[in-house]
Amino acid sequence: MIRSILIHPDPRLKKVCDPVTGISPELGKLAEDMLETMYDAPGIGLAAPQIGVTKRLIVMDCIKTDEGAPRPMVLFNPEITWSSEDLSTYDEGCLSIPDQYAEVDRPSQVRVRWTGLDGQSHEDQFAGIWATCVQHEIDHLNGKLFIDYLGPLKRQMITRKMEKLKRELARQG
Ligand code: K1U
Ligand code: ZN
Repeated sequence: MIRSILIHPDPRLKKVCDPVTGISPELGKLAEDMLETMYDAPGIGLAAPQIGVTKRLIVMDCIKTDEGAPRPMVLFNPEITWSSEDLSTYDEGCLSIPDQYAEVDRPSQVRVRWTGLDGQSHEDQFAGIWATCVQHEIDHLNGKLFIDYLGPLKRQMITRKMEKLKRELARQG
């Protein structure tokens, strides 16, 4: 089932999300809905608070459609255990801040530990767009958006555009 994606500003996007305890069939269904919502958007990642669920769950698939088979990933309680000192810059977007992009510097490689759909603990190293995406998604679980890395003027300009967009969407019903 495709869920609606919250648009910034929304208090649910500013919350620190709660850890997931035990992988239930309901959480499996939530992860499935999030992947369907992400592919439909389309996007390369999605965090549970973006659909109004304040739990520590993210999904990702950074494989381009012309690059081969999809690689959906579901990460419960993801934690960064190591970050590289070298940074890389990516022109980031966000499904909760449609049509706005800005360059953000982040560690170019990270190691992440998480619980999988199998209930087991996993750890892996991410590089390139996967590293950027997993950091962007984990930020969502801590109530942080990519615009929080920008200067106050740029952040305020984007927030005002989103407030206007939300007013227009509400008017259309
Ligand atoms: O979390 C989100 O809002 C999803 C976001 C993830 C992301 C994008 C760029 C850098 C870091 C994290 C998106 O997926 S925005 C859409 C997007 O980037 C995209 C959409 C279709 C094809 C390729 C990229
Ligand atoms: Zn985002």
